[in-house]
Amino acid sequence: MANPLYDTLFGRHAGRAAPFLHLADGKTLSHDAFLRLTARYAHALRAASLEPGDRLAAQIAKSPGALGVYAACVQSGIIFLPLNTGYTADEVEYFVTDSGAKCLLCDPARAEALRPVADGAGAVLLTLDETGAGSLPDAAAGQPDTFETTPRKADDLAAFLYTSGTTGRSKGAMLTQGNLLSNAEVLVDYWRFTEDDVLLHALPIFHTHGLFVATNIMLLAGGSMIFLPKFHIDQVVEALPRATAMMGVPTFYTRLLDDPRFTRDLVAHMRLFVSGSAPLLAETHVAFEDRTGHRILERYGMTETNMNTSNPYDGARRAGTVGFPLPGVEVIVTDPETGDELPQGETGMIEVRGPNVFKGYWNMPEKTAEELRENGFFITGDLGLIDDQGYVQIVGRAKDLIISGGYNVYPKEVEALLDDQPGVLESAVVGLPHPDLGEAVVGFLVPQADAKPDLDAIAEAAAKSLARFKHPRRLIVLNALPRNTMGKVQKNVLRDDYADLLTAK
Ligand code: MCA
Ligand code: AMP
Repeated sequence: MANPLYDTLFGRHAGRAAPFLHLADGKTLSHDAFLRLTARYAHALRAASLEPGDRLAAQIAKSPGALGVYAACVQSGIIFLPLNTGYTADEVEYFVTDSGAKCLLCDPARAEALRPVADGAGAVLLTLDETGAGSLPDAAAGQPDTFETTPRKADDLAAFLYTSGTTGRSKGAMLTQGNLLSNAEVLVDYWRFTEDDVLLHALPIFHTHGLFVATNIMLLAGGSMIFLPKFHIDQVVEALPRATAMMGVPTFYTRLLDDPRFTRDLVAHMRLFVSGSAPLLAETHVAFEDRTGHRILERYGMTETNMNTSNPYDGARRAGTVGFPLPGVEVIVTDPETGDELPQGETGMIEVRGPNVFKGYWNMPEKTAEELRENGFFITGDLGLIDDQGYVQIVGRAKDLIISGGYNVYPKEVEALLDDQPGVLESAVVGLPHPDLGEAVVGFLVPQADAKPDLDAIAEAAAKSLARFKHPRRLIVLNALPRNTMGKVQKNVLRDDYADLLTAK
């Protein structure tokens, strides 16, 4: 095949008048119209001197055009690098510079703030907004609506997704065409998606979940998506009767359960609810079934691997587990110290191997070697076990990571900022239970002798450099951080002592 990912997900829909996207304003975009848009964008990107293998960093609102950019990159061999729309200019600068992006695509409203970033990195700055306006669509207007697809091999890179590191620096996970395609093929089959499906899509499209799981599946199945700009409870409740399936993070499901309009009748026709990106509490699973009669299907994945395991479509979807290894994916549990495989039932490090596992971290051979073994197993940083029926259970994380509403926050990055603030001697950042977000970020500060850190000024400094979801929801001043005899900060003590901080009514 000339370009496996493009041909399989996109190209074969050429000429199909069937709907691809149902938009919030009531309009519909057909598969064919989408592909014609894609082709025009691909021409415009070539005209902007982007060649196969170049990186395009995109910080753009969720819209049909944004998906068009993804498709145009796949069709023209450009590596797509989507960025969280919440990232500050400082954060974007790191990704653009580190990836060596040839183009930075942003919202026109952000162009002024991001121009120095693009100029500094020698990248072309293009714009696109959620209505489909901007310099990219201007350049695409009048371009042909077919584009000669650039040949690619399964092993060629299709996307970079940055994932933060426990040591602070974000790492660019290099995903190949084969990684994305193999996972989409397995999931369509495992979750029984067909062209009759209508997926309610309320996730962001700059992460694996919304882009490579939800969107790639629907493209491969040939179905359509109710494409909402974000998870807005009124829009979701209104759209559910027209959908057959929904994918979400646990916060989507707890928010739905909090709404009296979310009834058994509203979702009687649905065939599937999928949850992932963060642990789904067993109580949410149970409350959801009581309310709707549906058992949420929980699965487990990562940026570096796409999806690894899933509860079954038929058969028991067990609360508190992430199900079985997907076909073609091997999961083992190893001793975190020795790396030796542990007997069934014992808790250790989850490792995965399969066609879904990424190629490595961009320009970070040492990091790659630390996490991706020569035998192909990727060390996930998640702790878990495989029970006597083969279900994988995640019981904790060896990596210092907070998952807030499905977004990952690496404490190190926030601690580095807090430590730099006037009057702060040291800090520790932890995730504490939060009723809406699962976990939320809390910062603990120890002042320098006789200093009184200005908490408002610290919050302002965080707002300048870090995306909103990384901001500590609370800053607590302590005389000292709890430490063990080795001098290591005991974050578990902070988590235990302050467990009720954000949940207390
Ligand atoms: C928004 N805010 C957040 C979050 N989202 N703060 C912490 N954590 C968050 N996740 C900020 C907002 O900027 C706002 O700031 C304030 O919190 C309240 O916003 P709210 O309106 O409640 O939030 P929202 O806009 O409704 O968003 C919540 C959300 C959203 C719907 C849960 O975060 C979301 O769509 N999350 C999904 C993330 C996702 O797709 N993850 C997949 C990663 P202010 O107070 O200043 O107004 S892929 C992955 O993990 C792997 C591969 C996998 O397995 O899938
Ligand atoms: P990311 O780096 O954004 O790809 O996040 C991946 C991490 O999310 C995994 O390593 C897990 O810690 C977590 N995760 C994803 N799905 C689940 C799940 N169903 N249950 C628990 N944790 C999950």
